[in-house]
Amino acid sequence: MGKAIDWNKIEEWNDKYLIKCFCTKDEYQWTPIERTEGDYLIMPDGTRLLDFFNQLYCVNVGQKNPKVVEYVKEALERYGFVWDIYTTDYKAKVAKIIIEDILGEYGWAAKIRYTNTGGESVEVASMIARLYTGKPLIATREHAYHGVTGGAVALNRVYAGRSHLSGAGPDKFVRQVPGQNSGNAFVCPTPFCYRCSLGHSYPECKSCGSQLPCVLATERMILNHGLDQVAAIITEPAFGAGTIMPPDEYLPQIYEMTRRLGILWIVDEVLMGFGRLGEWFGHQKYGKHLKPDIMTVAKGITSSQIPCGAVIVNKEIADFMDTMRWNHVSTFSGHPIALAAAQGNLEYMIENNVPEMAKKAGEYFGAKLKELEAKHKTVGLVAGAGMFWQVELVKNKETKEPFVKDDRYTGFAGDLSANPTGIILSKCIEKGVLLGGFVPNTLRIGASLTVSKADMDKAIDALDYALDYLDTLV
Ligand code: 6DF
Repeated sequence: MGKAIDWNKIEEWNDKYLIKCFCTKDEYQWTPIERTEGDYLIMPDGTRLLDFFNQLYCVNVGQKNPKVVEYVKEALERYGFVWDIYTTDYKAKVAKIIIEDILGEYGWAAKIRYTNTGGESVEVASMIARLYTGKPLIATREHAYHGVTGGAVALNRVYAGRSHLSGAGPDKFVRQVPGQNSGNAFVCPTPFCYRCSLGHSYPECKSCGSQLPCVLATERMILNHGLDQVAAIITEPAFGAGTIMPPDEYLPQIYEMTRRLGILWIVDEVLMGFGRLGEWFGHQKYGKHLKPDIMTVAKGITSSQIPCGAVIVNKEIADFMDTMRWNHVSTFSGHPIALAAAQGNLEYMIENNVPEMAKKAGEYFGAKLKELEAKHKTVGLVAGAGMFWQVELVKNKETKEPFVKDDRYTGFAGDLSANPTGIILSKCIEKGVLLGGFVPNTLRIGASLTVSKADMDKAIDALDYALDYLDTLV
């Protein structure tokens, strides 16, 4: 064990010097983590918390994966730092692994550009789409999450992620960042069938025509903005922070629309990429014929051991970029230690077929969640795949009445004690399990893609215990 840490001093400095996220100074709950292991966070007093958030759905092969640690240690023997103008073996090998070894059979990926975060990947993808098409607008969807930096936040429609600032207690006033960049983006309907924003119900809505109504409305909005203005539509394969599994028909219909209208399809795989839904990339779950023009990744590329992101583009865009002086630099992009972590992570994922592990774990875990849905009156919906699960919590299954009326149209504002996800989290922690939500009425559940059956059973037991309590409140 390393040198002794004075956690009392750490708590004092943490309180005095750090701006907190998603809570006020007074709401902040001191949660020191002394080390991590597999799917566990370990506190200074030895308390082991089983992490069924998987942090921000981003520790794909588990904490401190030995292969990732080995590659990082080796790289630290060789490098401090060189910037993107220089070539390292790690950068070239990771590019070859992603484009040839993982995506080769799908035949669309041609070149990659490294970034440092998912939001930066979305920024770069948006720039490339606008430069390549010469058009300014990018379509996004209600409840989509794409990051909190300038251009990315314009595409972001998860309330809590649009840089909103909200007061504590009954102060529901939500403040946007003055001058926040909302330009060059427009919002299309979301495929959230459980609470359809167009007033339809699935699957009955499929009889409305050849397209789902949300896809038809999206197409009409794109046409109304003008095909001479719209560069692309950006979609997550499933909504990560917004916690929504779309119907199977949705993404293929969006893809068909982009091919027919001649706009680019940016698929944001920052969260769903690298096995989360039981496929290498989330969009592949909806059809192996779906070929993105641009794909963004981060999180799972290194399983978050070291920050790293990337943008992968198709042949046409790669050829275009090859003719351009790409005057875009980001100091740490292609960082040798980060790319070493990525190489170790991806080699481990390939050697162990981690997406298949996620698929199998999801089949087991999803069946257990369905049992809880049948047992508990406050579980309105279970949807998901791999190690990404959405559980809608309701006061009434028949009416789908939510606990928090505004549902996804509010973000960490007002009296949070009424949020059922917060209630579930506090009860699960009694069982040593971290499990909760990012939007008020919906649990976002997932672990590492390598999670053990025993840990899945432990999480299900804790959730069952927490739902028993929630059931008593309605
Ligand atoms: N694109 C997608 N997810 C993302 C994210 C980004 C881009 C956030 C942090 C999240 C995830 C789960 C619950 C709550 O943070 P970043 O700049 O590395 O990536 C932005 C599809 O999910 C980040 C929030």
